[in-house]
Amino acid sequence: MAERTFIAIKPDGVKRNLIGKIVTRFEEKGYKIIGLKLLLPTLEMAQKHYAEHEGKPFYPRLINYITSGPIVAMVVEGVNVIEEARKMMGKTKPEEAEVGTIRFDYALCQEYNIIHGSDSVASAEREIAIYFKEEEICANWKTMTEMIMNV
Ligand code: D4T
Repeated sequence: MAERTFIAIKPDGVKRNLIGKIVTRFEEKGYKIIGLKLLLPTLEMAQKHYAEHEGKPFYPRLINYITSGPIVAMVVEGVNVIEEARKMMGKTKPEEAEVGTIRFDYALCQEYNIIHGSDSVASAEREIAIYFKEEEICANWKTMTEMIMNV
């Protein structure tokens, strides 16, 4: 069954001009992008997003970093997309990420690791609601493959 996940190209990804390359990976994999925008996260958005890390030593720097410049926020739809997108991204620490993953290929360190992807259905729903209004999600269209196959 198709799922939705929240993907963000973090400020370092935007600042390094990697938007196109990263969006392309999700398009080429065959996922459907149903939400996409560039935005500067507010402090409130960042605090909500990373609420689970509040109080940890890296939290202040994490909040600073995520509000330091625009992110590209995406809602991506597809079968098993939550888990598969995490595989495409690679582990949080780029040095532990598999060769060919986004973080292995582009990220310099754990703190600046280019991309975020939800880790569960509940996180995806929560994170999508932080960054998108319902009317900003365009779910009612067919990919060329869906059109041709009339599904
Ligand atoms: P995000 O949520 O950004 O996709 O990252 P992950 O899901 O892969 O990893 P996470 O929640 O454990 O960490 C969130 C964010 O905090 C940074 N971080 C994390 C850090 O700077 N130092 C640390 O020790 C940890 C654990 C990196 C990602």
